[in-house]
Amino acid sequence: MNSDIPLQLLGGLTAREFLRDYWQKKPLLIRQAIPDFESPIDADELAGLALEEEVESRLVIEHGERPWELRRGPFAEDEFSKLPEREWTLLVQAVDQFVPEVSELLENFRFLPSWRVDDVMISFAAPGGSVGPHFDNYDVFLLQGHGKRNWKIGQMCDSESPLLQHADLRILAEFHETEEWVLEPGDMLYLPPRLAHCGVAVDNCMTYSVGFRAPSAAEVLTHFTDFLSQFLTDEERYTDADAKPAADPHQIQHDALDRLKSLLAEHMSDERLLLTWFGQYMTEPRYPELVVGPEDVEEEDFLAALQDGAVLIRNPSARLAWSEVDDDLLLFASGQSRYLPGKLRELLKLICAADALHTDNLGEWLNDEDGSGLLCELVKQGSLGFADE
Ligand SMILES: [Mn+2]
Repeated sequence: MNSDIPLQLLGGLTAREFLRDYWQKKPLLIRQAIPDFESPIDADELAGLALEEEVESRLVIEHGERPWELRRGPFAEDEFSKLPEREWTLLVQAVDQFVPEVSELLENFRFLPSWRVDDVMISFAAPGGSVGPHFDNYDVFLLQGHGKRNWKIGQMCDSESPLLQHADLRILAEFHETEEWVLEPGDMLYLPPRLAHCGVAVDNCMTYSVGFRAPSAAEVLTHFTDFLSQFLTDEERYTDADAKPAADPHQIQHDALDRLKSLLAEHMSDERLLLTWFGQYMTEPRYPELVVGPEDVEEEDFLAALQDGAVLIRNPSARLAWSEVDDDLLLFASGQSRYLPGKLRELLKLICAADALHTDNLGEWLNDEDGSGLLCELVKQGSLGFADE
């Protein structure tokens, strides 16, 4: 996409300008980011999702059994009828995986890598409802879907910032307000990581949070080294051939550190493995149990179905990305990776981007053994599946 076209979604900024001046740096309020936005789901439908076993949901009740009572879903229907008139919030995670129209909203954010997107969380709040002043370690776009919400932003925080005593919620003990706005449907607020914020419902309101994922340094190091260690043999060890006689046998000399550093550097600089791990990690599904393919698909039957007009769609819980290294391509699909020949580049791009795959857009790829084999593998793995109709 062209990064130099002013975008309504970014209040007339181009993607390049937004990334340069705001992304990960400072907040941005965008009035009518999506003009006349109408929420594709209403409060009852959102509550309906919160009844489902596979949906992750929470209720925050400001004056419940204790201050800021947190309840976790799935909920029973009568729980909603017993809620107070005011000051509670229902939060439903990853609605994009369950409601296609919500997933379509993400198309607006294609100026950012799709593998950085985590999910679209939707919250419904009764008047006065809020989850308290807090900060997140992730970037977020807060799109007002229905009703009005008052947003205040405050200081930059970190893990030292004082919190209220609470078993489950991270509510800031101090909030130093810097700005305040009332958002109406279609308005959007971008917040960089660690900026204190507090949103309070003015009336019954619904807010969409487009959240992003970024591994912590600790996660990168633990998970990458775990991944790496599968490829290392027990024989490969710290070695000290040609060591000098020890002046004091109890002292760890710095030449030992140098040997360790070169052992680490040799493995840490393996770009193929680093890329493979990263692609797998960033495409890990939020709910892996929802990415399950059919046990057996015969490639012949699979191709016949497509020729017969069947349509392949991405599993809404699957995550796809691709990359290249030397002359090879890498496809990452829901936490797995595979090396593929360079000739499949356009097919990989199509698989990652297209809403649906069928004979019209697949064309000659169905006559390519590697291409059709790949599609069939993705069906077996559960990242792609046949549409119902
Ligand atoms: Mn937040």
